Amino acid sequence: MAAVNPLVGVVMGSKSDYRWMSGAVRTLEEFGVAHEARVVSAHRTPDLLWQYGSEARARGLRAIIAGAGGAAHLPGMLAAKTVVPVLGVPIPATALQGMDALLSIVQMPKGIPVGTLAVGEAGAVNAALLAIAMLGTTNAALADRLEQWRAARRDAVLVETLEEHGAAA
Ligand code: RP5
Repeated sequence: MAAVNPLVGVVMGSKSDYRWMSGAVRTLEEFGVAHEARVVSAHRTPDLLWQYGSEARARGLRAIIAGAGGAAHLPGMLAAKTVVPVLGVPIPATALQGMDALLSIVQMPKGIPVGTLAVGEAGAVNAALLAIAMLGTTNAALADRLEQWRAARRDAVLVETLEEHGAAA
């Protein structure tokens, strides 16, 4: 459910992007970070994009995670309209499997940065983790939760044996 006062905005160019972007939403939910998830398209709803970017800071957003496929203008255009940090997630939506979106999002001209993450779900989850780390710089409880989350993953690797995966001892 969308938070009344979201700290992180998760936006995507199409409902079809949610297949990958849901990883960002799930991660923010896991950490209890107030967020919203919306479809904002650079080419189909340009006025909404403009409004979202214009109002982001005043609405209290501290980070925007923007996923888009193809020409993928959404993250860069949002970054052009707000100083709220924009984290871009290239979506593998076309025949080019996300290479198009990756190159488009990562190649922002000097002056208007977009923090570009990996293509697809890994990028969406990492964008959320990065937003959480950013919020954690002023929220010690959240930073603690992030450290615990990482420690749980470390411990899982340390107890895992290769035999469980069928490897010879
Ligand atoms: C982009 O076009 C969207 O971000 C999506 O990745 C892609 C395809 O959109 P749909 O045609 O599925 O709506 O704008």
